[in-house]
Parts: sequence; C-alpha cells; structure tokens
Amino acid sequence: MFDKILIANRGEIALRIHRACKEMGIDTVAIHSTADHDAMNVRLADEAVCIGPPAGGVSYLHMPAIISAADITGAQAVHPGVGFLSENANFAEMVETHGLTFIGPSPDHLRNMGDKVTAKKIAQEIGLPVVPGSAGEVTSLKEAKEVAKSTGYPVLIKATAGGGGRGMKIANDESELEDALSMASNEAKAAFGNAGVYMEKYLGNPRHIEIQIIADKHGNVVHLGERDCSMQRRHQKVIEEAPSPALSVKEREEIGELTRKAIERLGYHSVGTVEYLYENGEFFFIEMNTRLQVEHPITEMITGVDLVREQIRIAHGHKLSFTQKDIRFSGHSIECRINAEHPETFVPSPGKLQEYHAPGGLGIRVDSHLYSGYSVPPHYDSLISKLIVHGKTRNECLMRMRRALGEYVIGGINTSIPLHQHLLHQPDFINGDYSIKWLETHMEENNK
Ligand code: MV4
Repeated sequence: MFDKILIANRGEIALRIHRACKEMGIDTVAIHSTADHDAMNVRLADEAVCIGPPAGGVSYLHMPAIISAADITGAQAVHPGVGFLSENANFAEMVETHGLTFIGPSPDHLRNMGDKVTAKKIAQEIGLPVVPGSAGEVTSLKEAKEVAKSTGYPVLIKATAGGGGRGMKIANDESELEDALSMASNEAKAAFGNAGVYMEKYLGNPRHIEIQIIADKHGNVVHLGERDCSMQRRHQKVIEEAPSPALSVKEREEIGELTRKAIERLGYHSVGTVEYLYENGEFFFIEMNTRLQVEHPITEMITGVDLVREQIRIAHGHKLSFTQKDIRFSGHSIECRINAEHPETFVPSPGKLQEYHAPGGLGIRVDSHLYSGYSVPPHYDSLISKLIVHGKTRNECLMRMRRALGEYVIGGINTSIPLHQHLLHQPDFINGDYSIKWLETHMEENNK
C-alpha cells in the first residue's frame, strides 16, 4: 500500500480523505492556501505545504505547485477530492508523468466524460438509454430544426463542454430555436472557451437519480445502488437520499445492473457516478461523474462500503474485496448539505464560529471540518458540513434528521440549517413527492 498520500483539496472532503488514510496506516500531506492555514485537515495532516494565496486559481488549481509539494514530501499518490482538479485529465496525466499515482480514473476516461457529446456517444455504445436528440453537435439552424421535428418541442440546447447546467437554453417552439442556439453557444464560448452545443428533447419534470459504481483495475465492477438528488437549487444539491423514494425494487435492480454492465464495457476503474434523469418510469443518461462525490456518504451508510478506502486500494492495484452478490442494502440514509449562507436569501456568510456543537447519537454522521473558533474563509464554496443520518426506514431518517438539526449549534454565521428544518416539515418531501423543479418552484411561491 502507499506510505504517503497528498490530498489535493480543502474543507470537509480533505478531512474525509485524511481519515480514510489514517485508518489504512497511510501518512497524509495537506496542501493549503494562505487562507486555510488554520484548517482542521491541515492541523491533522502529518505534513502540510502552503501552495499559494487564497484564490483557488493560484492555489488548489495550481498544478505545478501541487506536483512540487508531492515531490518534496515524497508522497506516492495524489487524491484530488471533489471539484478543483478532480476531473482534470491534464492534471491526472501530469501526476502520472511525475511517477505518482492519481487516485481516480485514467486520463482518457476523464477526458471523454468531460466532453458531454463524447460522453453521450459512449453511453449509447455501452448500452445506456439516452435522451432523444441530435446525434452529435448541432452546427446550423437547419439541422436544429430537423432534430426538433423528430424529438418534438420543447428542446434543450446544451454545451458540449458543459455540465452543471451552464450554457443550457430551452426552445419551446421553432420561433425560439435560433435565439436559443446562439445564446447557448455564446454562453458556452464565454464559460468554457468552446462554443459547441448539442440538442435534446427537454424533460419538464424529472427526478435526478444517480448510480454509484466502483470498479477495480482488473475488470470487476459493482454498483452500490442509487442516490436521489432531486432536491436542488440552481444546480446545487441541497438534500440527497438513498434509496430513492421513487423507485420500485425491480427498477432499482434493473438500472443498477444495466449501469454495472455498461461500466464493465467502458473499462473504467475507480469510483464513479452515472447520472440519469428519471421521468414517467424511464431513465435517461445525462452525464457521468468521474470522481468521488460530495454525497457519497449516504451510499456508504446503506452499503457499509468505505468508498474512499476502496478508491485508494483500487488506485494501488488491489482487486475489489467484494462482489455484487456481497452487497446488501440496509435501511435508508439522508444527507443535508449545510452551507455558510443565509437560509432564505442564500447570501454567503463567511466568518468566525463563536460557538460550535455537532449533533450525535444513534444513526448520526457529521462530515465537517468545523471547530469552535474556526473562521470560514470567503474565497471558496460555502459547504461547511454534511449532516448524514441512517435509519431502518425513511421515516426514521426524517425524524432523526429533524432531531439532529435541532441539536446542531453553529454560532456566529448564518447557515442553511433553518432551510433544512423547513424542508423536513414539507408534506411533499415527507411523501417523497418532489422533482428537480420542486425547490425553485416552492421558493418562488414563498416570495410572491
Ligand atoms: C436536462 C434537463 C431536462 N431535459 N436534459 C442540468 C445540468 C446537467 N447535468 C443536465 N441538466 C439537465 N438536463 C434534458 N434533456 C434538465 C436538467 C436540469 C437538472 C438536471 C439534474 C439535476 C438538476 C437539474 C436542474 C435543472 C435542469
């Protein structure tokens, strides 16, 4: 096994990876910006290297500084965490060129899945259902009109280099097509430096359901069931749960096995997530995430698999220690993402924690780097804690989450805890009756 791993990230996920390393007897190297000097993951790490000023672009995204930090500390592998460089094929390549192991998939898989048109083509080839739409990029209005004739309106124009919803435009009928095309293309060019767009039938009210997969370098692939991430606002997930309240046992087994087989054909290794839209009993592939995900803990809670530990073992060349038959889904899990922001306006709220007390008790997990006296820096993502509950049933999770949110004390800054308390009392959420539209629709009603 590796003796020393460099963790190329910050915040709660850096701490999550540090914890897995220590349990495996692996030393850790933290990298940090000047703004994160006093972070919990930096304090706990065996070694720490300051790699730059606060802005992400000159610290956590600065590849040469990170490679140098690995070199001078003698780390053998780099875990990129989530966000930042985690899906950057050039970084993975650079890591390997320097004789280090990238704890993630191959650069080719990162590159292919990062290009959404290529990803969709591959998805089709490996047997996944995709949203009806253009065969590749659309390059003219004439072509777009032909595609729309076959799919019907409304259609959605998406950026080839996109993901996360940027550069998407809806056209409700042919008269809206020309503007939607040029707006999507211009936005894509500005955001990604790539004006390429493709087209799909627009699904009006789907759920976001994703399948967690794990694959070793010897061709063994296991799926770990789904997560329902439909409770979101502006492409930011707010609450995730596993299993999805919308799926039958049969649907779960079918989409899990279909995804498992497809990933086998793909020749992929590491952990990964296949994202689907689910509407009227049908699944449509939209993207594949080639990294560990923020919401991975709910899958860990219902399967007992330590995803970070397995990811590290896989990177080192170990075979999976379990097969599909060994996976038993147990109970239900819900995660509330707690952000340093105003619960109604969503305005970021960095600053010093005057008071901190995390909830505890049976079935509670808190993945957070917070401590009393810590200052949440203003430079990064506002995620400060993930409150995760596990229970025998969904209802037990709902009761447990309300109880745990009530115990949680984060003093001195605004947090989204009150928003979560509110959501956990909404009849639609209690009934599992929500789609990707629910939260934004519901908040507009509140603001009328
Ligand atoms: C869609 C869609 C409806 N129809 N594609 C948003 C980001 C990217 N991952 C794909 N996205 C969507 N693609 C078709 N054909 C609606 C969305 C979408 C969405 C998807 C998943 C989770 C949240 C979302 C929020 C708004 C739109």
